[in-house]
Amino acid sequence: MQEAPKIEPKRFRHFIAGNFVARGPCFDKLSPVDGAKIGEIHEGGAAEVDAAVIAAKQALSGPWGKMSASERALLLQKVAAEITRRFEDFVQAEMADTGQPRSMMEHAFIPRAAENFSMFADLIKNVSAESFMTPTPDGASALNYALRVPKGVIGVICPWNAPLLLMTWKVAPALACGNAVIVKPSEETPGTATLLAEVFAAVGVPNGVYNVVHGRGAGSAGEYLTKHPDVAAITFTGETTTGAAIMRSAADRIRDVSFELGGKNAGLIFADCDFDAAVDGIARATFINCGQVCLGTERLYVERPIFDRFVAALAAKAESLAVGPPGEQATTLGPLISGEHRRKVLSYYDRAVADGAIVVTGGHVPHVRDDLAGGFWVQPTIWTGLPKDSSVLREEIFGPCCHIAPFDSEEEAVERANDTEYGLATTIWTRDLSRAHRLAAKIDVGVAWVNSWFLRDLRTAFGGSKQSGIGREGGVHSLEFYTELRNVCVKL
Ligand code: NAD
Ligand code: 6OD
Repeated sequence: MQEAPKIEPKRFRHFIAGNFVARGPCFDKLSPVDGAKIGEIHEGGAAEVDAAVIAAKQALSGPWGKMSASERALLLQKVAAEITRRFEDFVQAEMADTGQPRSMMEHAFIPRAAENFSMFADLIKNVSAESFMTPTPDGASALNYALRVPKGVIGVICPWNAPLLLMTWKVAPALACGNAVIVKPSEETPGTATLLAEVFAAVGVPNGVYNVVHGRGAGSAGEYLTKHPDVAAITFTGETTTGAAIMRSAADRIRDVSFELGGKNAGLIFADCDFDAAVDGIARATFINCGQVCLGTERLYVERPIFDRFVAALAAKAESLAVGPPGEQATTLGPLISGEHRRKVLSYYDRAVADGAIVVTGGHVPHVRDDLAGGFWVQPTIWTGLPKDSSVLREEIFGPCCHIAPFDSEEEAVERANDTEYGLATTIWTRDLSRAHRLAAKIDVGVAWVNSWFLRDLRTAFGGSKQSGIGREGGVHSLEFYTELRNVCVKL
């Protein structure tokens, strides 16, 4: 039997003003794969956030603040190239922190992170702003033109499920626009934010432009960042309840927030779909990253004539997934991120049974080989038969599981999809494109996929409606958040 390779414990330090700083007590980082300690993380507090804010302000009033957009773009292209050069280091760091299979890192999370820098570097060089010639009461005219100016110091608070991708998705546009950032990575995933600091230093981005303060949320680095008076705006990806707490903190000083929050996304499968493509697409949407994807599908509605066949086919997919360590080629399902998260997911597995679900497959902790026994594994799980008001159908679980219910009409499908407090994403499978367009317009979400899932051009708007977020980021939409538009009016 092959043993999961042991990882040398690392110590994760803050990165402030271009220096790695070992300050604050340490807490342990455990491997999701076997529960072993793989790192110690320095916990930042008010003092570390203060120091990072001072560094960021110095960068803004120093060389960084004086650079043109083209000069910043050149540096960001170098960041993209350096991430690509150190690709394997990033893959290893992300696999160690999350325990997820290598394929996801290799084909999506790491290349897309590099692409975030190159895309926003390209974009910022071509940004224009509005201008208007206005008649004045005395018969002359006035020229109005807009200037886009950076907001200043941006607080970036990140989750653990796709750490580098979701962080760079915010850091790249913030820096392209000329801001300086303080990143607070998730306490579960300190690795790639720390590696990125090495990249920034290596390519010569001025000190203080990119700072990292490690720690937790409430009463720790996260909360101090949201309360600091000199942080101009906060961009956050994470749970809806955390978003609400951050909004309360930000309210005191009327700070701008951009929120990408939770989801309880519905998939709609019509009888005329390409059946095999739909099963493959939904298997990815439900089980990839062990279900820890905000855009994932936890509620499925399948047109009645193909309901039984679809349930059986998805169950077969679930049962074919192979749990294992991220580096092994056979692995197709990783663990959950932590023991705490596993307790949460298993509590929904129990609740589903208590609420009368039929467990089609899964529902338990799987048997794993001895060297993985301390890891945070759960079985991929499918239910049918839950009542509409079950909390399993109402709350985000963030695990490899879904409930499948039949529907009989397009109207019913829309009603069921919209019957949620969340509004992040949907995935619709049908060969009738007129129907697909009709449904995409009626389902209250930020992202609607047709015959696809997780296919996203980085230039498109991304975000959620209802309790899934505030604002849109992506392409030019990010520029709206990371800059202030100042109108200049000149009497001619
Ligand atoms: P979380 O909300 O628990 O934590 C996210 C970050 O916020 C962490 O860095 C944490 O330390 C910090 N934090 C926690 N409390 C805080 C506080 N009071 N003040 C400041 N910071 C605080 O989320 P998570 O468990 O890390 O991530 C999973 C969640 O993220 C899921 O709900 C998922 O849907 C959501 N998510 C959303 C998107 C999206 O684009 N909409 C993308 C990925 C993940
Ligand atoms: O890659 C993206 O565009 C994106 N927004 C990914 C989100 C992943 C959430 O878990």
